[in-house]
Order: sequence, then structure tokens, then C-alpha cells
Amino acid sequence: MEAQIPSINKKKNLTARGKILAGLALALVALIIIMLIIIPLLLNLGLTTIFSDGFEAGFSKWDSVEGDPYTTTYTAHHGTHAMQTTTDQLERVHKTFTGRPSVNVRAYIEFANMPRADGNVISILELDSGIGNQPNVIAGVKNDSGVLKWGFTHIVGGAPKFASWPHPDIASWYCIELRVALTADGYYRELLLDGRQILNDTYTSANCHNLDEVFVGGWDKTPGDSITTWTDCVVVAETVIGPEHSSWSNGFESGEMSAWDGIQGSPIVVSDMAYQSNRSLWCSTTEDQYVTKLYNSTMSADAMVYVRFDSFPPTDGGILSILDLHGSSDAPPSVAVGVKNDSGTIKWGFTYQDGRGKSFADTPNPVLRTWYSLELNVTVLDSHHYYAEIFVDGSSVLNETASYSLGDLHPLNGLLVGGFNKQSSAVGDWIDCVVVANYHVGSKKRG
Ligand SMILES: [Ca+2]
Ligand SMILES: [Ca+2]
Repeated sequence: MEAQIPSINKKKNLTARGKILAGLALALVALIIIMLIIIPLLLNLGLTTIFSDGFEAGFSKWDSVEGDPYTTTYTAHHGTHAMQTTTDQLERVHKTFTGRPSVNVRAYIEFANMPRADGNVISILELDSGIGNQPNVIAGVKNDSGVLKWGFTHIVGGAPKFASWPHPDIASWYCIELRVALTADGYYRELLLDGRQILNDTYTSANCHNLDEVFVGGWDKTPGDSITTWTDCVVVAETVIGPEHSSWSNGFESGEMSAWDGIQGSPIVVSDMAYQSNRSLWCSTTEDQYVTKLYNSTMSADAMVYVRFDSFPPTDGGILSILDLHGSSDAPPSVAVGVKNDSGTIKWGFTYQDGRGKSFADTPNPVLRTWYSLELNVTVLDSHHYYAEIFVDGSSVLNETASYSLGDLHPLNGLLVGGFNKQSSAVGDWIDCVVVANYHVGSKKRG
């Protein structure tokens, strides 16, 4: 009798195996059906990007090349190659795609030199319709009575137009984007820097057709005005593309400060204290002690550090600044973040702001000999307004929109880190894991 039990079990096992196989088959069919649904959806999502190229494989992705542009490893925004043009002639690459009513083209561009004389221009991006050449919008830079301006350098049947702010400069990568979209009676054109609009208008024009051509490079109408440019990271899409994420970081692990562009006072790299790995920067601020770094120009920057206090400002009203983000050559906006002794309570806050007084958060309150992640975001909103926000350990503790009236604001490209703007007797702090980026960094765990 007992011998039958295994055979019954065997039958049961076979039945169970059959059920499992049937289940697997059903799961497989379901998976295939799901994939058949999802893959076209994913392809549809991908349709917003029409074309992209970073010049890592010559000009193989482009339909045609005019003049003598070439790919170089001299500089690159991403990867190892960029396109170089040296233009007193037409030097550009061209691509045709399926026509659409609205198209954006974004590229990173760096100028070695600029239009030299009043009225001279250089063109860098073009979107147009191959049918009848309407619309035809070209973006670039003009020398306007000695002031360099981004704008629409040329338009068939219409006037060029330039943004009064902000101004391009040499030796910095710019994320410049041109958008053209058909309207009921013409088209809309827009110029964006780092994904932020700097110039736009609408243009009335009959006989407009879908946009189906893009040109990228350096060309202008001024003979003898030889201008070298580097272009990289071209994307053509149906929506706003914006900037690529980019960042720079330093944790003082080399033992010195050669990765930094400047040193003020005498901060030192120490090996007996670190948030991450073995070393950090010690700033014993009987004087201003800090390190400085220049990064690529951006309309929005985040700086994040880990900071640990050895001592706080001992007297009421005393301040210690730790981080500052600012424009080129200390241009506005300049925003500093640190701590203040407010009637015996230590508070995080803005220790300095162009166009705005100091302000501090009631909570949270820092304590001594604890590592904090401290992040500052500054975003230039327009020529006279910027936004600033402070994050401690990943949480927002204070934010303000500030108005600046003493001239124009600049895109950001400077960082200052350490112990400075001290308004009381000696205090000290350690700094580690510095990151400056064009996106929100957020606190990271000790690694
Ligand atoms: Ca590249
Ligand atoms: Ca370190």
C-alpha cells in the first residue's frame, strides 16, 4: 500500500509540473504581449529626439559638410572630440530630417574669438524648411557697438534681432538652443541659454512649411573676420532639450590644492579629519581662508560641500561664511552661505547676497564636530532677478528670490569654499567632498 504512495505523488508531481509549465507559457505569452505594447511606446518617447551627434566619429552622421570644418581633440564638451571651425567663410554641417511643425536644436559652443568690429556677426545654428526656405531662422552672436549679443543673425524677409542680456564671452562652453515653431499665420522663434529663454518673438509670414533642415557650425557675412569656434553635443528634438548634466568635484585627497584655481589666506589640507577617504580642508579663520574654482558658465549652479565646525562665531551677530557662488570675475550675483550667532543660537543662512540683506533659518541648528552636507543653488532668472536656496543634509531650509538693481546680472562661473566673511573672533571649520554642478546634487552617503 505504501508503495502506491510514491506513484500517486509522482502523478501529483507531473500534474504540478504541467501547471508550472502552463503557467510559464502563459507568463511568456503575457510578457510578449506586454513587450509588443511597451516597445512602440518607448519608440514613441524616443521620437521627441530627432537627431544627435557629439562629433566622436567625424561627420559621418551628417548629410553634408560645407567649407573646411574638422573634428578635433583640442577641446570637447563631452567625449574626446568637437567640431572646429575657423570662419571667414561658410563652415558648417547640415542634416535633413522628416518635416515637423516645431523643432529645437541645441549645441554647446565655445568661442576662441568674437566678431571684432561693430556690426559684425557670426552665425552658429540654423533651422529652416527646405521648401521655399520659409521659415529660415539663424542664431549667432553680433558685435553691437562693442557689446557682444546673442540673437537671430538672419531671417529671410525680416530683420535680425538681438538680446540685450546676457553677453557671450570667449573661453567658456555655452549651451545655446534655437527653437522654431509654426503658428497659424507664421512662426515663433526662441533662443535659450542653459534651457532658459533669453530672446523670443513671433513672426508673420505666409507660405510656411514644416521644418526639415538643421545647420551647425560657424559662418558669417563679414569678410576677413576670422573667428574660431568649437561645437559639441548637438541635439535636434521636438521639445526643449536644455543643458547636459555637468559637474566638478574635489575631496582634497591629493594632499594639496592644485586642482583649485586660487587660494586665499593659508587654508591647509589635513589628514587627521575627513568626511570621505583620508583628507579635508582646514580653515582656521583668524583671516579669510578659502579656495576658488572657475567652472563653465551656467545660468543655474549648485555647490555642495561637507562641513564640520570646530568652533562657532562666539559673539552675538558673529558670522562665518563657507560657500559662495558668483559670476565671472566676481560679477553679480554673488551669494554666500554660512552660519550666524543669533543671540546665542547658531543658524544656517545667507551671510551675503547681492541686492539682498542677510537672512537665516530658525531651524535646523548646527552643532559642533558633526559633518553636514550643505548645498547652495543659485539660478539667474533674468537680467535683474535671481533665486537662491540652501539645503542642509538634503532638505531645503531657506530660499529667496532677490532683485538686483546695480547693473545686469551675469551667468555663474565662480565658486569660493572655506571660511571667510568672518565678523567675529577666530573660528574654524573643515571642508570635504566639494561638488559644483548645473543640477541639484543632493546629500550623499559616506563612501
Ligand atoms: Ca564630443
Ligand atoms: Ca576627502
